[in-house]
Amino acid sequence: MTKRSLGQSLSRRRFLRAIGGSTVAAAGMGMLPFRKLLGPVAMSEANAQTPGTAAPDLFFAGTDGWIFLPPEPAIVSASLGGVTTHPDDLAPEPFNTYIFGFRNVTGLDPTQIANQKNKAQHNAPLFWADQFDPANPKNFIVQLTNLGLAQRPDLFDAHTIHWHGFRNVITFFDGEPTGSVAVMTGRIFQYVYRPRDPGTYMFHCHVEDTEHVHMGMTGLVFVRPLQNGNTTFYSSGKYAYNDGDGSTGYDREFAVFCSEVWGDSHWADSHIQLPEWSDYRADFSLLNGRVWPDTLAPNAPINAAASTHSLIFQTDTNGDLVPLDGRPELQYQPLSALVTCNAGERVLLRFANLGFKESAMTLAGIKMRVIGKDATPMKGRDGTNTSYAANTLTFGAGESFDAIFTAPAFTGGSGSSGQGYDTYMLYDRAYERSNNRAANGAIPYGGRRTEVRVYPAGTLSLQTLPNT
Ligand SMILES: [Cu+2]
Repeated sequence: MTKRSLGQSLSRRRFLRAIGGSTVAAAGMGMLPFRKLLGPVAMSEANAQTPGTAAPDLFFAGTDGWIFLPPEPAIVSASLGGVTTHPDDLAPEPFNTYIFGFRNVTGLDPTQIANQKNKAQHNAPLFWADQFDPANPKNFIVQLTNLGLAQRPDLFDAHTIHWHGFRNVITFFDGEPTGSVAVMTGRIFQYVYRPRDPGTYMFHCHVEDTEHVHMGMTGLVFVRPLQNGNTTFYSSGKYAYNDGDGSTGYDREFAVFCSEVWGDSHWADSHIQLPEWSDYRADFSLLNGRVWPDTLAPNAPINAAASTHSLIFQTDTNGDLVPLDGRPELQYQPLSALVTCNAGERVLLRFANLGFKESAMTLAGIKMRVIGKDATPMKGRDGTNTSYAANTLTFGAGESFDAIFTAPAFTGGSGSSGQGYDTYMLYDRAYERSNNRAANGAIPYGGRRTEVRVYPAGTLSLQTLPNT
């Protein structure tokens, strides 16, 4: 069919209908099995807000940067001719791994924002939105700019935000660059969302996505249900879904985000080389951007007052992240993976995976109840409760799980050593992803592993922000 006859045979409406379904499917293909159907929007909502006229709820910047992963044992690449790819010899102290990533620059002035070039963090900043309320219609707007890549001035890669699994009415804000727009260096774009389906999602840059996803432009995002604030069903008034019965109510919530680092590809990007992607390995398997035992280290200092839609970390006068006390090498990995709770509390774990390998997250000694999968409550068409209990959740790239556990009674027993809390391991039981592929006993570091610490009832104060 010629271009001319295509244009003649497809009206705009028919064209949108024709591409609508296939574009969503394409965005879900490759590594991403998570998709939602497009649906109609009530016309009364159409003028809720004119895109581009409102202040953004969040302002993110895409750029490159450096993080820290265990330097030993060094990674020597056979396919790159025996070169040592980790630690990276071009890394500025105290870092050793090159990344692409995002930073939250909400509230920073233009000079401070420009200063964040080459200061990306991993994971990308965690953010959340309230479910769209037709009675109080308000769009959720995330603004994106692109600061360029300091280590690779030869590249002019664009960046996007692809909210994975999100039901966009049209593809314009999807972030898949051949079906929507991408943000070139120095440009600004506003993504306009109406989140209609509560649950746990992830987001990533979709430009050259095998590379940009793997280099670190990935993070977790969730949508809070309209039912929140209603204390009839559960006393905290916090829910994962509009359950109508409190079955998804919780006291504390924690993001548990899985990503990976393959040393060769990160070294290749900093050294203007090309990795052989068919040699892919997960040299490091991360939780919230860190590996064991750094997963247990606290969060970097948080600006709680500013954290209305995202966990916003404190910045200095230059706009740079304030490092965690005593751990300057974790400056760009600010998010802790430690889970803390009081005995008897209900804890929501929001699992998501944007590595390329399957993960098998196990909570040893406590049953979890799976109450959501891919931002969909575990409820059948006729209302049947399809939630189930599990110790291990197995999920691949682009998948998410919502699981709630009730913290067992505090015992102070074996293993607690009078430290004031009981410890339960939360780890990836795919062994090579819990030890960073090291030989048995050869490494002081593990990989994808953290702890759940259960304190006596009433010890910890109410949680106000996720992962705190
Ligand atoms: Cu990108």
